[in-house]
Amino acid sequence: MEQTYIMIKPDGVQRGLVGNIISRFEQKGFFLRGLKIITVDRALAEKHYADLSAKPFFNGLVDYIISGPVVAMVWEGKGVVTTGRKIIGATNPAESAPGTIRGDFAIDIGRNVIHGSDSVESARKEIALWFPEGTVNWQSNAHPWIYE
Ligand code: DAT
Ligand code: MG
Repeated sequence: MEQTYIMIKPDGVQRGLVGNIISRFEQKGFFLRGLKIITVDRALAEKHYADLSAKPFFNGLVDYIISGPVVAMVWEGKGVVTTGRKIIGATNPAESAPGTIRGDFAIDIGRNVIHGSDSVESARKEIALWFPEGTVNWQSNAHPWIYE
C-alpha cells in the first residue's frame, strides 16, 4: 500500500503540535509505520531539499530545519500522498484553507510546521533517506473498518 513521508518541522515540535498532527493522520484512517524525534544535521537537510538548492530561500530553509528536533514519520494508506498533502494544506499558510494543518497553525511560509511528500516517487526517496533502518510492517485490526 502507498506510503508517504511526513515530518513535523522544528516549529511544530516547539509549539507542542505533535499530538494534534499525529491525531489528524490517525483519525483519518492512515496507519503509522515509522516515528522518531531526531535532530537533523545540515547534510541531511540539504539532501532532503536538494531539488530546491538553487532557490534564494534554500539556506534559510536548511537553517530552519536544523534549528531544533523534528518528528519524522511514515504513514500508509490508499492515496496517502495526495490526501496527506490536502491534510497539510498549501505551502504558503496564507493560502492554506482553515481545517488544514498549515491553515490552522501557521502564518509565514518559512514557519509552515510540516512537510509531506509531493509524489509517490519522492515519498519512496524520502522514506529511504529518513528511515534507512526501515519501518514497521504491522497490520491494524481496524483495517476492515476503514476499507470496504
Ligand atoms: P511544500 O513544503 O509544500 O512541499 P516546497 O517543496 O515547494 O513546498 O518547498 C519546501 C519548503 O520551502 C516549503 O515548505 C517552505 C519553503 N518555501 C517554499 N517556497 C518558498 C518561498 N517562496 N519563500 C520562502 N520559503 C519557501
Ligand atoms: Mg515539497
